[in-house]
Amino acid sequence: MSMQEELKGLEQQAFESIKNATELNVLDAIRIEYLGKKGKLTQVLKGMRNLDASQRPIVGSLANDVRDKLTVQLEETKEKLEMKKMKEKITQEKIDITLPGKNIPRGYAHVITQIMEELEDLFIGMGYQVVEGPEVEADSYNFERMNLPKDHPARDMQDTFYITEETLMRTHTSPVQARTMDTHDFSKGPLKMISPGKVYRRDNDDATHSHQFHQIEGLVVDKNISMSDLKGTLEIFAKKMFGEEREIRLRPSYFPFTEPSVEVDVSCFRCGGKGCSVCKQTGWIEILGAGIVHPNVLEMSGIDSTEYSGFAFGMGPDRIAMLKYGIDDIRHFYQNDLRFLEQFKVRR
Ligand code: 2U9
Repeated sequence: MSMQEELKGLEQQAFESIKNATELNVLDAIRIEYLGKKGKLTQVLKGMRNLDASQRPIVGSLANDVRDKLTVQLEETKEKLEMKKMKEKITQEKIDITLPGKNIPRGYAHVITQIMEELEDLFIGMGYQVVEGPEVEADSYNFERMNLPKDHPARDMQDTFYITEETLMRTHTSPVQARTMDTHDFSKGPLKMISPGKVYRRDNDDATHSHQFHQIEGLVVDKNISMSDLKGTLEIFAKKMFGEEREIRLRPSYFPFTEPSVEVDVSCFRCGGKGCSVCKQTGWIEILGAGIVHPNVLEMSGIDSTEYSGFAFGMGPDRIAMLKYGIDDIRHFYQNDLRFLEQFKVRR
């Protein structure tokens, strides 16, 4: 039998098999049987080396022809079979679109995060920028720049987690404000900022102390900032946060970074000031510390304290959440007990 006849026979045979194939895997087996590396067509082509040189191009071109035709046939049949399979699948599958969907549980923000965001929104509404900064801080920014000299008791090893002599876990978010003051361009307007975040102290944890808690500090620096700006701002804050009927009261206090310094009470949101268990019968709840920024603190950021002044305040979102929800132990916030946390689940 000549090679041409052999090729024609092979083509005939392959066409027949392809026609009869009803499954995709059978079709693939046919492809390998004829066109694969060790397939029938390759075997026939190996015989070409015994042909006359004049015959080779003729047989070669015929072999290419057969391969092309088989390839086309295989492709078309494959598409047909795939389509058939898909149609079968579609007729078999019955989807009941009235069945209830799968319930994918959605996360929710931690109660402290919720309080922090509420406080942030409130100050953003008054034109403040929100600035975050590092929790691992330089000793100089955490203490020196806050007017806390080397021998100040707040720097005691008892109170601070030191990483090296010069590096520590920040004990307040004030260093973020110092960093922002360093670079603020006063020709573009006053500095109005809050810095929310985690802070760390070497405390023994109990119902009201945690070695890690939260702070939001605020800072305004401009020309002619006075105690009345501070009082007005914190009054608006207290009313927005705790109710329009709230009043505030300032009591003298001491912080190294402010002078004068005050403690700020809000009239009790539970009893309205008459006296109850929340305010310990005083009618007032201590919410914030605040004061006029110490001139040394401004000068250390290169701000002329004869021209500029500022006010600052600090509050603890943990304490605010405890007051708001009547939570009696700060440790609940940090134990990841869902029975506690799920009580503060809100859709966002
Ligand atoms: C700069 C200058 C001054 C921030 C202030 C307080 C008063 C304060 C406490 C409240 C409860 C900390 O979270 S708490 O434990 N904070 O009483 N913080 S004035 O004063 C600053 C901050 C930055 C540059």
